Amino acid sequence: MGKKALELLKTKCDEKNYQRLIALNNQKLIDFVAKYVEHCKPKSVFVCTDAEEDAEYIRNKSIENGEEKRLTITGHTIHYDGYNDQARDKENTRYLLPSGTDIGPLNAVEKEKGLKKIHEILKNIMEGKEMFVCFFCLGPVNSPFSIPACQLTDSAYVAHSELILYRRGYEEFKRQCPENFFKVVHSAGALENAVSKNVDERRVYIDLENYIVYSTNTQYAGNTVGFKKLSLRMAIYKAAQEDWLAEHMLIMGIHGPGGRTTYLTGAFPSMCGKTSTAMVKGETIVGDDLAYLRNINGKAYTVNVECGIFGIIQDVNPQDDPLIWEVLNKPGDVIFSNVLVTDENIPYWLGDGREVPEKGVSFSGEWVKGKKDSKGNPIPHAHKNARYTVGLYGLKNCDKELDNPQGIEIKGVIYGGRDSDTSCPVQEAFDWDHGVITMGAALESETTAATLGKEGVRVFNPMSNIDFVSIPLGRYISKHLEFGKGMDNPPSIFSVNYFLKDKQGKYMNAMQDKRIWLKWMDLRVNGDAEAIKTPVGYIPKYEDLKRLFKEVLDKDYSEEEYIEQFTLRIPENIKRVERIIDTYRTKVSDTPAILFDILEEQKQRLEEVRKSKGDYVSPASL
Ligand code: SPV
Ligand code: MN
Repeated sequence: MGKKALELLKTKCDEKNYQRLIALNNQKLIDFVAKYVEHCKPKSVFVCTDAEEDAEYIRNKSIENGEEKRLTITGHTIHYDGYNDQARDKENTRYLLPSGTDIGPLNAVEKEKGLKKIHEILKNIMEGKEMFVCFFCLGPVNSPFSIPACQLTDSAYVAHSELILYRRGYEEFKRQCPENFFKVVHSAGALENAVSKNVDERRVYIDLENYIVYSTNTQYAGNTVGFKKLSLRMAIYKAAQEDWLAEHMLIMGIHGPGGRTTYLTGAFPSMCGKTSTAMVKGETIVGDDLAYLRNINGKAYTVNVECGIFGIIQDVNPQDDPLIWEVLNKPGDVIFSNVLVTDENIPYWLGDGREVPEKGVSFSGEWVKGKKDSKGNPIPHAHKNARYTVGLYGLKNCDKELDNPQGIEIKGVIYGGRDSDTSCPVQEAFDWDHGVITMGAALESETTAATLGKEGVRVFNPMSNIDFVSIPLGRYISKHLEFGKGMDNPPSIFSVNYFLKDKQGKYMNAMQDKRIWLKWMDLRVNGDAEAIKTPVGYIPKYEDLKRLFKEVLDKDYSEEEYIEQFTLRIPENIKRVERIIDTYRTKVSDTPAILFDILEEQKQRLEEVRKSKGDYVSPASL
């Protein structure tokens, strides 16, 4: 171990913290920590082990330094991000790449230049602050899926969030002594009223080759909790070299007839119902955001990278999300962010089903009804992207396989986007390739408040991973195709659309209807339901849905509803195919040829049916 590194660490760590680092017996780790202790100049260093008292230390620090405040219910806190720091900053999130590297039209910065810039920003940035050194395991401990990870941060809120969201990894580091691990260096920078002050110097730089993320002058978890989307990008890069998949996917168990549990993963762009799908009543959740998938002996297995939820709180109310509502209303380790808090220390958010309070404190500071921004636009009482952070273990519906180091075998994959006029509520692909291409690679969705920028624009978001794909997109699609080829019986692929609207612009489905689509998937993958073949995939038969609606929701599902929802909308479907072909032809240089073949075939099938049956075809006549 470098003597200089150790001496430096001794000056910043007390004996206890120093010994904790030494006990890891890992030179790479010591060098990494020492480098950034020297560069960022924290006042002191805290090394977090897996002990509960260390977690308690961090939680208390977050209260002491004002990043969080306690709420009425025991264990609950509120954290605010700066007014202009409420979402992932796509523009300033960049890959550091050696000049001449081609990874397609990704947001990159030349490596040397980027490293220089970020190190300028990081220089002495932690002066007067404490640095937290935290260890996590991305995926279950002691698992072939998992990746050890270390985060340095001067934000107790970030460390606290990670303690909720990831499995603790200090002992795992000791056991594995990894040379290669994911590293994150984060500083919230100078604070004013406990929020990052210099957001104009907000940068999130990702060094793919060395698996390091640098994040500065921001607190929003999507920019700072390094093991969410920032590590997803690194995992995609790593997975492509090692032939597995790193995905923006939920994992859930569907509880079918005879006590069986069928596991599925599902990719949905932000704010398209991913968390509420994973949390539906009657089923169990393994994860709501990130999944690693591997082919093990010809079968698809998955693990949740995380063990908690950083979920959108808007519209969480007792009717639509009873299980989340319950956790948000009972004692436990819960962080609310960017919601309104009243004088009584009670949090309120958009769509919570309660009367909006007259005043309180929110992401915009002191808030009163009618408050406007500098342009005269009303400021809502809570942010649209306000969130809650909770552990999965406290949920009644937490699946028992969550920590299985061998992973969980999946039978299906779901792709879902926000689509008002094209796809029916649920359909199944003909086979793996057809699903990967027409449902995954062709996924589109309207933009939402989870990233900065305009909302409500239909955007291309293959596998809901467009923001995170760190290799050329065509290669990423090819990797998906290959993944299925290595299996005798690859998972079935489904698409769902919860956002179909009628001519009056009203949603055709209720929130709870998704429970039916999931039950139907369970029947399909287990060979218990027949389906109708359409040019775009298989759709449910009316009788099956009618029975499921009655059994599961005690609802009478009429044939008119079925016909309206499952009508094949040929002009819209053809337009969509054409849009997707055009996107791949013009924007993606390394698209596998089979993508065009599969989409052209789909278009031909649609045109064929249109000739004999017209533009809008009822499922009854298919
Ligand atoms: C998403 O936006 O997809 C999220 C939250 O899950 S973030 O951590 O911001 O990515
Ligand atoms: Mn997400």
